[in-house]
Amino acid sequence: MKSPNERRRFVLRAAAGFAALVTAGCERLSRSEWFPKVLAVGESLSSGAQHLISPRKSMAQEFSEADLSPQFRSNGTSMPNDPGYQALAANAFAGWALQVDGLVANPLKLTLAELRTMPARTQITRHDCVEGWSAIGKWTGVPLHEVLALAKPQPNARFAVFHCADPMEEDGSHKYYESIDMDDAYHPQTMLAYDLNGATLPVANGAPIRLRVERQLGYKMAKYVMRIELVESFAHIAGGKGGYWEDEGYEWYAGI
Ligand SMILES: Nc1nc2c(c(=O)[nH]1)N[C@H]1C(S)=C(S)[C@@H](COP(=O)(O)O)O[C@H]1N2
Ligand SMILES: [Mo]
Repeated sequence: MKSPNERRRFVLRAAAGFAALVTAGCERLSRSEWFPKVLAVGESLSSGAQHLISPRKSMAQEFSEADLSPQFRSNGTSMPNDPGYQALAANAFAGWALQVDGLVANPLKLTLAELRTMPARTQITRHDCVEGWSAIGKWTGVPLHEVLALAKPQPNARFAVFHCADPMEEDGSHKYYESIDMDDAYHPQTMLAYDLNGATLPVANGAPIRLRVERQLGYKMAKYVMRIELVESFAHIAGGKGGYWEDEGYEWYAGI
């Protein structure tokens, strides 16, 4: 019998090619003659192709309150199957702290209260999941560049890795993780969100904080972030591909 995760993997793989066509294709098709050739491969944009089309500093589209989806659904994990996480959640994350380490001059531990006193940003954006749904939500959080300014990445830091609380296998192994490069890490819309639609981020959507990296697909938006590790390569982490789904064959750069 297939486990729920195996079934999800199958559905996700089947959906990925089509969703990449829809999400990447419709908006960009007219911009370049050669683009359909890229699409024909059935993959989302590689980071190189994305850079040719939209400059690295470009902003993802932002929307108005009137555009908000009636509700922002939960996908993937909705309650991490981890006793440590559940104990923190039961206490409104009072004992939680975000760890920032790896290739940084100044390793950090930031409580939720500390993150909430840092400069904040609010943005209304559209989330696109490869499983074939989208939702518009209002996110408030601390821009990741503010956290990096405190941690001071070393010159050889090339990626930020987000280690999550939720195990993806029933035996508690294979925790979800994701990664982005430093361009996306310093992008003005990249944030650690603690509020959704003006209220505390629900557990189902990644409490206490989840990543928003607005120019990429939903699976990049790590929920239940416990630790941010600055690295030069992914070789020492899990399957070495930079993310839980990437280790299963997904594109690392999921440009939309
Ligand atoms: N830790 C963690 N992050 C995750 C996931 C997950 O299962 N665990 N699912 C991903 C996927 S595929 C999507 S589409 C979004 C869903 O976010 P939502 O639950 O707020 O809708 O979170 C992403 N981040
Ligand atoms: Mo997704």
